[in-house]
Amino acid sequence: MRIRLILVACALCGLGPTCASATERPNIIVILADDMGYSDIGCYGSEVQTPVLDGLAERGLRFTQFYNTARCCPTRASLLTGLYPHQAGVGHMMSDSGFEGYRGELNRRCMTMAEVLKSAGYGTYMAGKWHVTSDVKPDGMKNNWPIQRGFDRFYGTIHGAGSFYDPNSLTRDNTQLSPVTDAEYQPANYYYTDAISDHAVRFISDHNTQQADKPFFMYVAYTAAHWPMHALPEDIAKYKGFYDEGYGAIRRARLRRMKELGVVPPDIELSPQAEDWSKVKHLEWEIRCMEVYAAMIDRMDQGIGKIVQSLKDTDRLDNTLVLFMQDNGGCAEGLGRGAKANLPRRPEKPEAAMEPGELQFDMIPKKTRDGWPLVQGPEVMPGPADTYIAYGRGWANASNTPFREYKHWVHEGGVSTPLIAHWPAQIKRHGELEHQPGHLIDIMATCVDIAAADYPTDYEGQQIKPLEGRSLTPAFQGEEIEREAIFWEHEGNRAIRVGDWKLVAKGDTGPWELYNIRADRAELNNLAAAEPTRVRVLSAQWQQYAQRADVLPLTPYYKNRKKKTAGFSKKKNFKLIADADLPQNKSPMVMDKAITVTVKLAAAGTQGVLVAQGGSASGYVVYQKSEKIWFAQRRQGKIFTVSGMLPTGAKNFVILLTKVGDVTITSGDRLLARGTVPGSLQSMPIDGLQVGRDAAGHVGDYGVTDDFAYDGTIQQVQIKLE
Ligand SMILES: [Ca+2]
Repeated sequence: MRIRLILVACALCGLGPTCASATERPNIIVILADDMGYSDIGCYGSEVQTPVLDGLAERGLRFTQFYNTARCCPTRASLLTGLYPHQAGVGHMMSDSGFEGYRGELNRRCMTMAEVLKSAGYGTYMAGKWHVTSDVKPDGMKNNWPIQRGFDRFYGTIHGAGSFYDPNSLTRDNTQLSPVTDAEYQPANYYYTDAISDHAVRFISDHNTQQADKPFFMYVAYTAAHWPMHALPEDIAKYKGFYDEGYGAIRRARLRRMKELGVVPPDIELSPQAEDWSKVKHLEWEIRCMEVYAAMIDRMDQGIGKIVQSLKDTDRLDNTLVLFMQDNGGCAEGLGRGAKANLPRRPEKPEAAMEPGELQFDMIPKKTRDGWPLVQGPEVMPGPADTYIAYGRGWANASNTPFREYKHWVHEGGVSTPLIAHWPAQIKRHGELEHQPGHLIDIMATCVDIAAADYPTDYEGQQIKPLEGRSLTPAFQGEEIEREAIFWEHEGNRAIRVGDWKLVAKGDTGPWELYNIRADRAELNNLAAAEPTRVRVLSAQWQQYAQRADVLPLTPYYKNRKKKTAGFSKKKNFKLIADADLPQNKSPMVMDKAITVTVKLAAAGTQGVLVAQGGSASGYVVYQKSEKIWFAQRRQGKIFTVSGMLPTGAKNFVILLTKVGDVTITSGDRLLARGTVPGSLQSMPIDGLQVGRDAAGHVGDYGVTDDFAYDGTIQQVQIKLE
């Protein structure tokens, strides 16, 4: 390890004999902002005041063509794993469509940066938004929570969006909490952006007192400036008057600054304006939306300032790689903006306050902690805790100056992000711009490189997919990164970039558009008709990628929607007696669900079915045979099993199946078996459920033709769905 470490470090500083920090691996801080456009921070052309980020840029390197995936969940999956999002299981959001690329959960065929760096001896910390699991409940499955995916400590939200004053699924390590009764963090006024910054600072300071000899990796995932427009009055006040002239004035001013800074080519054109300022109906409200948006970014920058200060205080700033980027472009979603507000007008008096220790489960809270119902719509000035409003398409268009499209789309407005890389010990290109394209997949590769970590081929018995990204370290030194292509897919929106050329399409049936990005990064001059051969070659290359990287079938989550609305039982918890026999519509709706089966025996037998749901096409069964306990799952006729030896006389078993197919069988404290099946069931079994036998078509292969009735006495079978 040490030899490789020195080689890596020396490669960074040009193999010179005076390589000073060859033996000291850097700390790494990855800062991710949420739903912000390419031109939203000062050093990329914004009027929003971000002196801290601008300072990092001045003493570091800015990438002008860095890319994300166009959406929250896939970006986080890709950033965390160094793979394209579908390969990590998160091609869309947090719903499970049954296909490898669309499970809505990080799978176990990828590693997170925290898992990799922890095994290389790093302390690993995270503050902020997780959003790569659908398991957000306080007492549910946690196998894909930060602590279970390699982080030593975590403070933040498991879910994606929420109130900044009362975030839902707020969690420290593995415990969800109320900001009101959280004994470890009691600021004068709770505001999530500050809470993230304060915990990041706390992690640095604790690391420094507890294990100063180790390097650390920290992932700081802010939710600024994602909707709702929530910001503190003193920050909003700073932007009074900034936005009174409207979208066009801001877009033109930004483009002028961007050209001066060099973050876009001097001859780039401005994409068409999305909304007409002269037609805005609620002018003050529209102005206020952008003032709040700016204030949210401002507050995040102040927080990053606290993190930088704590690096200075612990004498770590020089040898820490700080990376700043954004998860997708400005967001045109119209949440809470309708003239007919979804929520009622502000009442005269509040309702009953929430209980202090009450957990917040709602992305849009029903009321504030002190009892004010939430209000939306153009009558309501955004900012305070009882509002929930997005800043809208006109401003998103300004955020993405000068590019086309928004979050969700893979045109430049959806996928372009700043990347600031600050590392005084190794990056000497202070204030310079790097124009080579890069993508989130490169961050893991960079971390593995500079931490001299091993990225394994297999881990805990699972094969791990090889990294897709390239280390950015050559670019840190002004050298070339070798790369063939960068690919995108989100909601059927597709793109590939090879060199200066980008082929891009909207939706799963939209025609390919071809652009020369060097000449036309605003994607205004479609060359597809003029260059059919290039279109053919690039689209074939994209198709090949889609095939190998779990992108296909395209948009399975749309096609599954109908299937999921069928009228099955909505019960989540079934307590069943020995001879229970349920028809399909009364049986547990196990499709796309994690299940926990708890069996209690009155008298232990030797063989037979404990509980079976389904038949010879689809279903699952728990049974005893040959001194073993078995879990079997049937999928399109194929059987998958996990089994373990049964302790004599055992009367209690718990069988757990996660959505991604991890199975454990325990009896009391004893682990009897662990294994995997492909995942949760993809269809609701047609046959019903029986306790103590498997009627009609068999789920498992028991070697008998009858119902394989259990020869002991069952007291109860409980089935819980998540
Ligand atoms: Ca986002």
